[in-house]
Amino acid sequence: MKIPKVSRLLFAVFILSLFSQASNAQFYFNNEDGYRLWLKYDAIADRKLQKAYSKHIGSTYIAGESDTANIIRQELRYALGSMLNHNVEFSDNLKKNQLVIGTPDSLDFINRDELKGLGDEGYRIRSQKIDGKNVTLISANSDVGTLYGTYHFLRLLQTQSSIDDLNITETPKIDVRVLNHWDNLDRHVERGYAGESIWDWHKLPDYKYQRYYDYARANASIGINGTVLNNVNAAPLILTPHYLEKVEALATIFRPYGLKVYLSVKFSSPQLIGGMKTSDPLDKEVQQWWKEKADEIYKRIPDFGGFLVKANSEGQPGPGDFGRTHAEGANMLADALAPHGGIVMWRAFVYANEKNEERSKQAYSEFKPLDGKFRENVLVQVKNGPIDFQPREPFSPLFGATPKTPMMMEFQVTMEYLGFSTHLVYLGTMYEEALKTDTHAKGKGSTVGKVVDGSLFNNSISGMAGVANIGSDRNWTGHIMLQSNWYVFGRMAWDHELGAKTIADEWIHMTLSDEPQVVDTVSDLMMASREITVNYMTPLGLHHIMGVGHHYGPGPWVKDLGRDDWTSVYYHRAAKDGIGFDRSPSGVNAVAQYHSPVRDIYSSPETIPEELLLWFHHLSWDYKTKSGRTLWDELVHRYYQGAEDVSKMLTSWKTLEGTIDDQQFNQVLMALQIQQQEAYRWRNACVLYFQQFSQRPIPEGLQKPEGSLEEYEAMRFPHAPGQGR
Ligand code: GCV
Repeated sequence: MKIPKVSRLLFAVFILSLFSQASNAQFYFNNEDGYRLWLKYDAIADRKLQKAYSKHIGSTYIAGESDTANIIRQELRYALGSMLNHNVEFSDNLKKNQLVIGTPDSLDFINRDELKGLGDEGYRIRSQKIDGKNVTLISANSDVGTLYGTYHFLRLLQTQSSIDDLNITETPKIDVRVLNHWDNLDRHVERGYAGESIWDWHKLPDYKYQRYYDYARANASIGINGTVLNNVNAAPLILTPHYLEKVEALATIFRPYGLKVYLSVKFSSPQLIGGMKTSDPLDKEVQQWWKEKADEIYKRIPDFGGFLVKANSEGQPGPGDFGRTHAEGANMLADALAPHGGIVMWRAFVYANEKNEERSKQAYSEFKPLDGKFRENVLVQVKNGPIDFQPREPFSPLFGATPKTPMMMEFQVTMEYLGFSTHLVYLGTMYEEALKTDTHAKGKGSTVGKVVDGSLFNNSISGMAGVANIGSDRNWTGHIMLQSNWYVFGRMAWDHELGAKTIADEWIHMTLSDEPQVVDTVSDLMMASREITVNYMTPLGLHHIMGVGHHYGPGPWVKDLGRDDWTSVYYHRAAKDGIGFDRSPSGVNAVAQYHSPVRDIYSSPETIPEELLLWFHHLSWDYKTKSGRTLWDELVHRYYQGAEDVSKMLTSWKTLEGTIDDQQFNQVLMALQIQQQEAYRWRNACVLYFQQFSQRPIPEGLQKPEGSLEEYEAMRFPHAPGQGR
């Protein structure tokens, strides 16, 4: 049927009127939804610069026919075409003004000797003359090295850096740079705040989402070389053929990007899926079961990375169930993996009620005596602090305590204790703080970073893990700004000496804008954000005072749970006489686990950095802090400062309207508004709660907190995301 012209016109007017009536609706056409992450490759606005780059990259010559070489071709076609605004010629011979990429195997003019020391992942980027032609050469010992070099080169363009006279040599400081997905097989993500798991196990192995490729690409672009696909609270089913086939499909997608697949395994798998009577690591049949399981996995996935294990922790089974040590458990798995080159990442996040030892001390007590008892292919994976990813913790004393055992860093990228995915908290400053802290294990300069990268004790392997904040949300991380935490984790795992600020600026250029005003405003926000959050959540070394179960929002009143060290009152110890946990020599003496002089500095409230004061000391409300205020006044001031600073963040973000993409602007704006409410809730709830004990007034000049303590205590968050199941 032919619709008359006038009817079509009326219909169009009707549709348009719908749009104009919907005054409160938002329509974004062709806006940035965050999917492209930091790999947007928008056209370079500065025409002069664009021209200068084009001059250097008249054409490209990418040697080799491997899958990785083809990925490089695709990436360059897309990236250069878009940034430089023209189709880039792909040639198969050397020309002047060319970007040349290859390995000694694919290009005979690349001298193998010149790449010595670069290993399998390092690369060189040099402006040089070959056969009288000026070229930019990206060379490496392996295809994956050239891929990393390509992303580095593209980053130079994305950040509008000079590509004249390049002479860059890069090798990763850390060997194993992995994401840990706490993803269950039913797609629920434990402590995940960005939708469901990106792994659609049901549709695998046949249905391969584009997102899997884009995930691998994003990781390769920042040097992440491994991914643990499933939750450390592991389902034994992952080791059955049904699931291994699916794991194999993902491994095949990831391989050309240099991304190895690892699995979390349940220690009792021999019993749960193997029909065995025991999972005792010293039992020969159990050992054989794991050997056969490893063989089965490697048959499917020849470059399989290895196992991650949470054992005898929070109800998970482990060698302790059979009277064996963590080393005996880890070594059994290590022996099964060793013939194939696999590794075991054995977590040190263990604490048990029966031990009757203060929780922050338990991991050290358990693992320090085992130093030297682990196989060479075992790394012990330690959370950055001794409790559990709190907004601020001192470094775990295990860093620097075990010269013969590589200690692998575990950072949390997802924000379990930092406001989920509505609080803007850039974690670069937190990672930097942890990695730069001096353990003094071998005298001054023995930083945590040097323990982790293996250089302090000359370990043969090193690693860093990040608990991923990635989910099925279109923008991957729930909040666009939190993509920066995935980014900074990767960049610091590659080179932990890169500063948080350098990385933040890089990310802003690549993701949001090149405008100096935008870069400066956002960079300032990001750099201040973690300290601001510490102030409105847990200032002065307070910790573990969040809502029970979901861990969202304040809960300093939490008590009477299954075990004391799950409650808040255990950690803050607020009472009439003061506040804080005495972990000094007069208390539980956790400071003794640190090397001198750290131990001595932490032992006294006068010398400890004030940020950690109440972590290690119980002090009277009238204790004089560095500002000259009493402890009570200082505590309240910090809570107020933190909340007020979130309002300032919001004001500052608003100045960006119109300078960045509307959709990105609005998403962050909405999240900041939630963060503001939450910051004031933290402030009010905590100040009112602690005031019951301090019995002191709100310091002069500060308004009384709104609401009553009862109201705050009564707040509930049913179905808050991310809880353990
Ligand atoms: C995966 C904390 C979290 C748990 C997590 C555990 C761990 O306790 O709340 O969800 O479990 O750490 O790191 O194993």
